[in-house]
Amino acid sequence: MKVSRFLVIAIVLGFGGSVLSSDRPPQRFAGPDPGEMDSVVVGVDSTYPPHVGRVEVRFCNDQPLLGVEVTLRTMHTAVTIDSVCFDDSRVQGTQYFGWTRDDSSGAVTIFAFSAEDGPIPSGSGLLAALELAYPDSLQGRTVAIDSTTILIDLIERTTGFTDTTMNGFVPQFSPGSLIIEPPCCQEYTGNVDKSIDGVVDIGDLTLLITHLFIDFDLVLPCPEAGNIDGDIEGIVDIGDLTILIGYLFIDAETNAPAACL
Ligand SMILES: [Ca+2]
Ligand SMILES: [Ca+2]
Repeated sequence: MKVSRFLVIAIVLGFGGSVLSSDRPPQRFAGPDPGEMDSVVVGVDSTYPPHVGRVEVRFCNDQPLLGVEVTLRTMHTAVTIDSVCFDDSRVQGTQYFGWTRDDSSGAVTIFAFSAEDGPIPSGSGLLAALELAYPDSLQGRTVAIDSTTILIDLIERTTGFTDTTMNGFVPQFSPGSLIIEPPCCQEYTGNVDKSIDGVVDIGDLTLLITHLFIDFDLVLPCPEAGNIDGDIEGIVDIGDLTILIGYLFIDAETNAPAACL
């Protein structure tokens, strides 16, 4: 009984792999969106080398859902979705959730469906976070992340929701993007506050002291610039503060901030 129910749901949602085969893919998401309009929203986020890009995908549904399927691709071939993270996702408690990638197109399908544990309740929040890789040469570019539809073994992968009556429909979709910025540490460390003039002064010292001793939740605007002693692990700690104090007040030559890693 358990297996047969799973198969029915898998077939309807298109996760049956070779279970379905026909010349035309089934129109799984051709029904009406019940109640208020549901949505999938891809976020806009920025990153810089050497960090990976991270962009959240959120969804909103005003009625319980049996299944969610979101298929995404980046609009630049050199920017790839390397991984999908489900930490704090609304579908974490769902019986079946995960993601697959089509290596030929680079598209990623994020899916979740409930076979036995009840539907995904109405609400809004995180579906998953995309982790994106990019070459350093793309600094200064904004790369869009959009929905797409692909065919794998005659199974259509696209973006759609399925409610508890097996009605499949297309939610409103908002594309997102990854902004790739230049590295914040320019040549030498020490400009902890990321001031535009690049000067290392008492403002940087104040911020570093606050970060290390007063406000532990304070995230430095440029953590790489805080690694003033240039340790290879890039850690920002009292060793960096010691160098900065020496540079500003004792001997600038022997306490010169290290080069950016
Ligand atoms: Ca500064
Ligand atoms: Ca350090």
